[in-house]
Amino acid sequence: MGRRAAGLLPLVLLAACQGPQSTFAPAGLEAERVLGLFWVMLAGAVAIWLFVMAVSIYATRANSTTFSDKAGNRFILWGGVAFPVVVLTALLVFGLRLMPDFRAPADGPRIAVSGERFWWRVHYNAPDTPGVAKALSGEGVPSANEIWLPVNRRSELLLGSPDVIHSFWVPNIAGKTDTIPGRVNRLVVEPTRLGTFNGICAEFCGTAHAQMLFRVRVVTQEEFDARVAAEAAPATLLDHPGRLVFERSGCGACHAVRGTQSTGEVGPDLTHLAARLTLGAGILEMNPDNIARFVALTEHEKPGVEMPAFSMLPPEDIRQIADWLGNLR
Ligand code: HEC
Ligand SMILES: [Cu+2]
Repeated sequence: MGRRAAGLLPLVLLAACQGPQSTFAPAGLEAERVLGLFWVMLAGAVAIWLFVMAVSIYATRANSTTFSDKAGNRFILWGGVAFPVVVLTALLVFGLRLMPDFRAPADGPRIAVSGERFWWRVHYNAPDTPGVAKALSGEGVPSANEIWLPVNRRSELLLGSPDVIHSFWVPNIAGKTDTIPGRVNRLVVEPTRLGTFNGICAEFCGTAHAQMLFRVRVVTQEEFDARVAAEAAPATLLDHPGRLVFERSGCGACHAVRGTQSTGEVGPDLTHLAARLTLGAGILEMNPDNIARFVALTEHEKPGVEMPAFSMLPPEDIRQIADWLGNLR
């Protein structure tokens, strides 16, 4: 690799910072502030490092009689004690002053998000009751693996988990927050830019941890209200042949399709599956072909998944299920 190509490397790396999963392209108040703090700390660290290096180089070259012991000691006291105390105190104050904004009360929707193995259970219009049982009781409008948020509103996310610890992270919007069994963590987010952003599980939680993704769609308030109303409605296409195959195959033991007899709660709510951008917690693009693939080759597509593969079903059955689910918007 030539030197010129090597010179391009930083540009390539920087370009990678602009995407939908980057703390360097903030789309939320908290992410903006944290990025500001990062630049301040980076600039300060670089300046101090350069200064220390310059002093060390100077010290190795200087004649040992240039300074008296007393001057040396004084320099150590100022540079080694007073200077760090001042700098760290200033940083502390700067950092603490960023926090009240993050802690300000929400004025937008309240959404409960539960980290499951290995997907995200979502409830819009979650009740405002403190305590795990209530907050993540499953009340509200169910959805999964995708969270819609109104732009410029402070939405409150209630984060929990039934069994293991996960960490909820949408790098463009806010810092990580753990989902901890037995408690509810509140995260208030204020998206500042329309768009679709990636969320990930940032705490190892089991085999499929790295495939536990989700999408955050920041939209206008009207679009948000329309989406929640649509999510609240029962499923359509009830006389589709795929529905019968779905029910006959036992999918309803784990999945709910509201408006039908399928009321399972083990897996994601599928009432409006096709309205999501991705399938299987962010691992496949949403379309009937991929639904068929996921149902038949579940473990192959997502090693460690908690859904059994249904490869024993005739391909025609799977196709019909996929055609039904793939049209439930
Ligand atoms: C034993 C419980 C169980 C059964 C039975 C089951 N599933 Fe699942 N299913 C799950 C779980 C758990 C997930 C979440 C997997 C993940 O993403 O980690 C899932 C995920 C899915 C998804 C992706 C949902 C999303 O939000 O992306 C589809 C589609 C799906 N299942 C369809 C089916 C169909 C069709 C059947 C019947 C042929 C079926 N499932 C039977 C538990 C089950
Ligand atoms: Cu996880």
